[in-house]
This record gives sequence, structure tokens and C-alpha cells, in this order.
Amino acid sequence: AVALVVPLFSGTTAVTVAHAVPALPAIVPQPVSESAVTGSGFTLAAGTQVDVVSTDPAAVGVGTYLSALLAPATGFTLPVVSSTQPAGNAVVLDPNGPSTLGAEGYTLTSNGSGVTVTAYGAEGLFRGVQTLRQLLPAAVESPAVKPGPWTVAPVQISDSPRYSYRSAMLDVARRFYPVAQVKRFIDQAAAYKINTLHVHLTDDQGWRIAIGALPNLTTVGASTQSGFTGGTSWYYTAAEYQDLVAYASSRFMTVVPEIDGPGHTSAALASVANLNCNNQAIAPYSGFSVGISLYCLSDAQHVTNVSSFLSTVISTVAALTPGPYIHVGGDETPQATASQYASYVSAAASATTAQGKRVIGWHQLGQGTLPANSLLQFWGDAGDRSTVGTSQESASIQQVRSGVAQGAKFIMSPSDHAYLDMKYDSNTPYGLSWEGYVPVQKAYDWDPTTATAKTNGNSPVVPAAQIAGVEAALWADRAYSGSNNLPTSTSQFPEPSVYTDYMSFPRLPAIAEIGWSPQSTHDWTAFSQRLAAQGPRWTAAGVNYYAAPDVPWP
Ligand code: TNX
Repeated sequence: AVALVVPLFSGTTAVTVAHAVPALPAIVPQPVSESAVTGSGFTLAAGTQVDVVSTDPAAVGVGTYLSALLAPATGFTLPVVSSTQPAGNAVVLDPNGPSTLGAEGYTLTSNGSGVTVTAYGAEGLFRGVQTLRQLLPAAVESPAVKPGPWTVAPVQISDSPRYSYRSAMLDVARRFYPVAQVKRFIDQAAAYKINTLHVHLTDDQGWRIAIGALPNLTTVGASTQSGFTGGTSWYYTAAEYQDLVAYASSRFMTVVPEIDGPGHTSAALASVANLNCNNQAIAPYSGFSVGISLYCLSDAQHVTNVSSFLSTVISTVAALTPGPYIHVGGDETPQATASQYASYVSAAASATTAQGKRVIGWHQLGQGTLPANSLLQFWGDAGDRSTVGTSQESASIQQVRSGVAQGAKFIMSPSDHAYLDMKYDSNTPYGLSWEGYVPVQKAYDWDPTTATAKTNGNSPVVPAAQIAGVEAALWADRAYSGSNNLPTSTSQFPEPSVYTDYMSFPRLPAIAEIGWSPQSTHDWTAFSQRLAAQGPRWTAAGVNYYAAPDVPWP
């Protein structure tokens, strides 16, 4: 840290200090350590080089990404060069830092003679570049040229994440998101150092990924959304999905595809007859209910049918997915007996491990036998609801306990804090409120290590060592309106970004900070001020955020 001594008084006369101690730049998520540096900072010019101290294509790619990121607002096309001995007066990206930084850690030094981001490889450089963005004026996020000057605030940062799994989920099943809209969300999430995109690809209201061997899944299963029927292309072709995966990877984000089951399966049951006990396909579903469907698992023949279906689907999806995980769902199956549920877990787990992938499931999956290295996603209530202590809550605790005992790691997405589809307050035009309202402070004020505590008499069910990270989940049951009053035709669809922006900003950055920043920095007042400084960035970028009343916007 650089000590700053600023005389506030000259003789006996109070003077206005022209160059006061700079407030630390407002960065979200809060870095591990951040200290002020004296001086005026480094101002980018048209010829400023982005100097990557490596020829590794991934590291050079981060340089190219940074140059492209800065181009629209600055009007500069900063040249990206690779040198072994950077000359200063540049933005230096050095991937040759010590291994102690880990895959995602970085240091960032910015002063009058330049900016240096040092990491142990390209991924850490990318995370550091997201911090660098926030050291520039808000207008840098503008898609059109702005006047500048483009001065990087002087600061010294050393940073690395609390958790390695920091995810955001899109429910493309209830509301179909065109590829461009998913990419937009990827960019928004990456800015807050989210490193995983969970895509909820299947549900009652739609099946969104082409499976070549089962064409009905898209001709029939993709024709509906929540509230709408008649679609012909509400799904991703294999090439579109691969394009999404590649785009996410360019933002150092892993895609986790979810094929939900054995419930939430009306789209599959409408497409593939032998998944139904009477071997008759059901009608496609476009309503708003949950807990309404189940694969037939009540006799050996149908268990075989379901297993074979899952093998086909999961092998197809796994082949398109470089990431290590397949999410097999497992939530909300009120009609399943214990043995039917166990058959599902077994079939889904074998189909997944057969592809060399790791299983993720909603925490209900803990009831079944999990393969080694599985992850469970806790979506229960972290706290203060009237169902605490009821049979529903204790069933949840048993499922979580069973997962813990099997060695599963947990992704924490407690619905009363991390569900971005919950309304902020009674005026929120979209979303649901079954878990109560989730104002920004509530999205921020929780800790993963105690998220299962209040469901268990204040003692956490998941040991800290078994927590892999966090997820912000943006369900889309009510992506058009909070009621069933929908536009009357699909031509009146607002872009998904209208909903996504409003529900995610400012709460997604709150969950991102829970995942990244040390618990010792957790402080609502400080966070709300740093969050407020993001508002002008979202305005510049055209993000339709909610100017929540609990945040002191500038
Ligand atoms: C519960 S959470 C669901 C989803 C809904 C969501 C709406 C979970 C695993 N299942 O099917 O979309 O509530 O808030």
C-alpha cells in the first residue's frame, strides 16, 4: 500500500484540496486487496499498445478481446503486440506470473506509466481485464464513440476468487432466447467474473436442443413456450449450440447443459410416445404450472425406454459440450415413488458417466445413488420462511444430507437470495414471489457456508469444504409479465434482454460478489456504494437495469 499524506490545512486557513486522496475505485466483485496509488493514472491514446508477454494464442486472445472491448467507445483500435520485454506506456498482459495466483488470480498495477495485469495463464488475465474495465470511466461501456479522456484509475490490486464455481442460469425452456441474446448475457455475466453458464435446456414448456436421432423433440417439443404455442424454431441446432459454447469459452465460461427429469418433462412426453406409460404422446404444454409431469418409470420396459432415451440425448449433448458437466435436473417430482426416482438417477447418472462427464443435479438428486465427483445444487430456502421445520423442509434436508454423505460438492443457489426470477418488490412487473420478494440487499446478504443453516435449526447441513460455489438462477416462468397476461402474439415479444437485464441488474453482481470476494470484505453499505457506481456503466451499455431504491445511485 502506498501511504498518502494530504495536507488538509495550510497554516490556519482551510483550503480545498485540489488532489484529494483518491477514493479507491469502486470494483464489483470486491478484490481481495486494493490500495491507492498516487498520481493521475494512465491515459490511453490511439497508439497505446496492448502488449501480451507471450505468444500463447489464449493469452494473445485476451489482448485482442481487450482491444475490441475498448474500441467502440474510445474509437481507438489499440494494437495488440507480443513482446518478451514490454516497454512501458502500454497495457501489459503478462501470463507468466507465479502459479500461486491460481488459474483465475491476477495482480493489476496501474500508474502514470502504464498498466500491468499479471496472471498465471490466460484465464487470470481475462478476470483481471474485467477489473481493468471498471478502472476506466463509465462511458467506456458505450457502443458509440465518446470523448474520453480514457484514464485508468491508479491502483494496486491483488485478487483471486473465493470459489471456483460461479454460475448464472438462463431458463431458455420457458422463454426461448435467440443465440444473440444468450451471448449478450454471457458478456454481462463475464464482466462480473461469472465463469459458468447453466443453460436450462428442457422443461415442460419446451425442448431447446436438436437431437438428430429424435427429430420430434424439436418439431413438437420446441413448438411451445410459457404462454405461447406455434413455434417452429424455438431451439438451438447443434451448430448454434456449439457457437454458444465457443462464445462462452472465449469469455472463459464453461457451459453446463441441463436436461431436466424425471419431472419437468412434458415437452419430451409430447415428442416421444414410449416415455409415457400408455405409450401415447401427450399434448404439448404451454401453461405455467410446475410438478405436472413424470417420465414413466413404473415398469421395467419403461425404465428401459427412459434409459435409452437418456443415453441418446445425453451422448448427443455431451459430444457438443467440452465442459466436464451434464446437469440432469431432478427437481419437483411429487408423483414419483422412491424407487421410480432412484431408477431415474441411475439411468441419468450412467448416461452421463458413460460420456466421461460429471453429474450435476438439483439437491433432490441426493436421494439417489450418485457417481463420484457429483455436484448438487441447493435451491432450498436459506432462511426465514414459514415452511422451516415442516415436512417439506425436512425432506430437503434429508436429500442434502444424503448428498453430503456421498461426498457431493454443492452449488449454492438458495431461492430466497439467489433466484433472480423473484420480484424485487410488489411493483416488479415480471417474475414470481413464491419465495417472497428479493430486494438487492437480500440478494447480497447471505453466506454460502451458512445457507443451509436455518433449514436445520441454525446449524449448516453442508460442510464448508463441500461447497463448490454459487449460482444466480434466472427462471423464466413469467418473463413477460408477473401474471398470465401475455402479449397476444409472438410478434409482440419483447426481447428477452428486457426481462434479463431488469431481473439480473443489480442482483447478478451481488451473487457474483458472494462467489468471488472473501467473506471478510462482505459489507452491505460498502457493496451498495460500489454497486451504485455500476449504474452509469449499465446506462452507457444500454442495460435495462432496475434502479432499486436500496442502492445509492449517483
Ligand atoms: C422452481 S427451483 C423450479 C423451477 C421454477 C422456479 C420458479 C427448481 C429447481 N424448480 O421449475 O421455474 O421454481 O421460481
